[in-house]
Amino acid sequence: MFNLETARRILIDILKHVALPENSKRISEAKSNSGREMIKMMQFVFPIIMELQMEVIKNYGFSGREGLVQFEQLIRDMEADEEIARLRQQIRNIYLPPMNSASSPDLISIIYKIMENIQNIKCVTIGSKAVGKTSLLNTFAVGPQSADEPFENFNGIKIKLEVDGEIFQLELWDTNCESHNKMIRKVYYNKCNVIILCFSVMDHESFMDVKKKWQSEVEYCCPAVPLLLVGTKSDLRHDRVSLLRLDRIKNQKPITIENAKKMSRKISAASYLECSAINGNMTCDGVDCW
Ligand SMILES: Nc1nc2c(ncn2[C@@H]2O[C@H](COP(=O)(O)OP(=O)(O)OP(=O)(O)O)[C@@H](O)[C@H]2O)c(=O)[nH]1
Ligand SMILES: [Mg+2]
Repeated sequence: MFNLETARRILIDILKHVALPENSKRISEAKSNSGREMIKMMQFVFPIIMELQMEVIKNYGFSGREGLVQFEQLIRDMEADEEIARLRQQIRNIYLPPMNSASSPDLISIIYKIMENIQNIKCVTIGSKAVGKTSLLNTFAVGPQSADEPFENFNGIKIKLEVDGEIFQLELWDTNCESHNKMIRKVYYNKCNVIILCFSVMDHESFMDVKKKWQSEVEYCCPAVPLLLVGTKSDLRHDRVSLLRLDRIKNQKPITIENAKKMSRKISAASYLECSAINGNMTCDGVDCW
């Protein structure tokens, strides 16, 4: 019977098969022939991955191309399962490495800089509800929010990025305030290399939570891990409707960059940045990064 457990096992088998020395050598050669250009990757690398997948799934009763199509369909329907989504993404990453350096150079460069020589950087996002954590990670993985297929879950999704010609891997872990209690977040913090602590520049409560809630948790769970403070939704600083609403309903103005930087120092963050998942802008608009 084809159930979740079987599906996970098959995907793991595929990853193991792909990682066999002879297969990974074939893939590396194909990648280097493609010069890492997307179209050539699809032309040279994708057929090898398909072939290797077929070799594995035939052991589970899916034969030939038809079997592959059927298998893909079944897996797609199971993607609500976080583990399936993660494994599937790992397979996709082999032939579709998201090289997203253009849309988010600054935050990425800073992560890369503070990580020095770590090639596989585990990055966890935290912050209060609806501040834009998932949207931010989507900006890394698939580009600004206009992307057709945003990820809903980031549990160990690996993306490849490039800074100054150096390629490195960012492993993205997202938390969700409602379903992720402290215990689950503790698991996510395990072995993480960098934490992105988000608040919305339009939401004072989320800003207060930085100190009140998140700093103490991070200090307790992973005191030695570098922290980046990120003000999200920076596009709304210039959005008249949002500014009016904030003023009329709460009698507030957006969090100033000055106050955000002060907070950043208070919590000993490595840097303060602002970003927008709407326009993909990760530059530190008026913000000095340190
Ligand atoms: N204008 C604007 N809206 C944003 C931005 N980022 C996120 N949003 C919106 O804010 C809402 C919440 O975004 P999410 O990315 O789901 O926030 P989250 O922090 O992951 O939320 P939880 O997982 O529920 O804690 C959505 O409606 C997004 O479209 C941004 O940069 N600019
Ligand atoms: Mg989320």
